[in-house]
Amino acid sequence: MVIGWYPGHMNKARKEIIHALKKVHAVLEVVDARLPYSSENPLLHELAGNKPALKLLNKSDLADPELNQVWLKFYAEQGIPAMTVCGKNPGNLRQQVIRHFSALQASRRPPFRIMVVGIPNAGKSTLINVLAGRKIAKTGNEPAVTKGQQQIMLDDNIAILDTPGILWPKIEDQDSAYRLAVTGAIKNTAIEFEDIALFAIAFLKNRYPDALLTRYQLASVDEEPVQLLEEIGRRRGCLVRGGVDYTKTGEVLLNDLRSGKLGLLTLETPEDIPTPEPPAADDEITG
Ligand SMILES: Nc1nc2c(ncn2[C@@H]2O[C@H](COP(=O)(O)OP(=O)(O)O)[C@@H](O)[C@H]2O)c(=O)[nH]1
Ligand SMILES: [Mg+2]
Repeated sequence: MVIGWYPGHMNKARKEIIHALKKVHAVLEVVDARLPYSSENPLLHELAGNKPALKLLNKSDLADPELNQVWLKFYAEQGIPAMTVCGKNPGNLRQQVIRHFSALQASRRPPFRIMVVGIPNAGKSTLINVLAGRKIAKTGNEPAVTKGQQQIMLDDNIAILDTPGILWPKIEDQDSAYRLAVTGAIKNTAIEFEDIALFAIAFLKNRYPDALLTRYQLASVDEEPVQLLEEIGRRRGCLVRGGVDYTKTGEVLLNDLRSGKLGLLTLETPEDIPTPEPPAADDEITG
């Protein structure tokens, strides 16, 4: 799979974020509620040090409502402030954010500056616009470098920066990379549709079989993912001379999934978080 993030990009992003973080008092971390673990940046906590952070599980309108609660409970148990939000239908998000940070900023000289951070496509620009109450950040594609950053006052004391901090996605873990690709957070080429769709089918077959059965009117999900993909292609009329067009079928399935046509789904639960490997014996030898 082509990931689109190389060490050079990550280094640049890391330098920019370290620089930007110096100017703020707190971070608003945007992750995707459908994959809160895989859409968080592996190094944010290290980079942000002990600055207060609030985690926003965005796109909760596309996520499994039961698993939204599971994730919130998981973060609460760890003492990580988090809430589920929807950039498209934000309700009183602005007030909630003000209330959260008001409690923290009381002893400081205002303004208390917050920066929105997260991986591409998490919804950073959308949420900045919601918080600012007007369209100041371009959504859909990423702005280039952080230039001439402005701050917008949310109330008398609290400000957000108009430009988000862009973090690189968690791609060193294959499962995370695939889940990110399923949601479209990692850009993929047409060639990869089949590969990513097969991953998605294997997942759906296991966790949301009814979504597949209903949407594509399959008789069962007992077959292997590749056979299910073929069946979906046939049902959807994604054909080429000689059989099913797997690339096209994969694209159809991924578009259905990304736009919510397969229902509300979450791609991972806290139980999917890999346990850190114990350090290898070699690592302990120094000098
Ligand atoms: N369904 C849904 N889509 C959202 C939500 N927030 C953002 N989006 C969409 O996700 C895409 C990426 O949003 P954007 O704000 O540009 O993400 P950024 O790359 O993090 O700045 C856009 O197409 C948004 O319309 C949300 O809460 N729900
Ligand atoms: Mg953006």
